[in-house]
Amino acid sequence: MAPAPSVSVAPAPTSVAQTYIVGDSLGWSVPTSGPNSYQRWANGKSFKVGDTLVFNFVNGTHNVAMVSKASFDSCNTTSPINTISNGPARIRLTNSGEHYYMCTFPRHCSLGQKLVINVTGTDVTAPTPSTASTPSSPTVPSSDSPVNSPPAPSDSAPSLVLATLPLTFLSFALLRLLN
Ligand SMILES: [Cu+2]
Repeated sequence: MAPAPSVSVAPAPTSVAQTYIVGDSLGWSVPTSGPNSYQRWANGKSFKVGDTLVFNFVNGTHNVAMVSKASFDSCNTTSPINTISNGPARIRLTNSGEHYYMCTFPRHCSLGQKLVINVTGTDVTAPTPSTASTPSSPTVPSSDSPVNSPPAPSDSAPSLVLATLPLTFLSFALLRLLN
């Protein structure tokens, strides 16, 4: 039998989009471990276009403002480029270069709630389909303590329990009746 012709497989895209939980278990807050906490967190990470930053915070306690370098350096909260008030804030990186983020709540920036990252890669020009629910996306490395954002409520489990409970009781009662 002739050997099967070798199929040339097109190489998969090398860049797999990553999701980064900013500050990991610290979340996005006023760091208690010094004003450089978020810079330490960013150290050694290589952010690429297509990656997503997740800022975990409780609404009304913090926000995420994208700012210019000048505003970042001086913690000037007056003219952010964009502000996200609803947490957790998911920010997909679409452009390369320096990205500056801070919280505009009073004194939070000067206490260290600020993050600058350098993003590499090719800028996204056309909108790409959302990868929010892609099952193949790598699981975010979770540290030992859970992130303060509550997990999404399980869609079916509690209702299933509720539905099964009366049935179990019924069969138990039936069993008692037969004995
Ligand atoms: Cu804040």
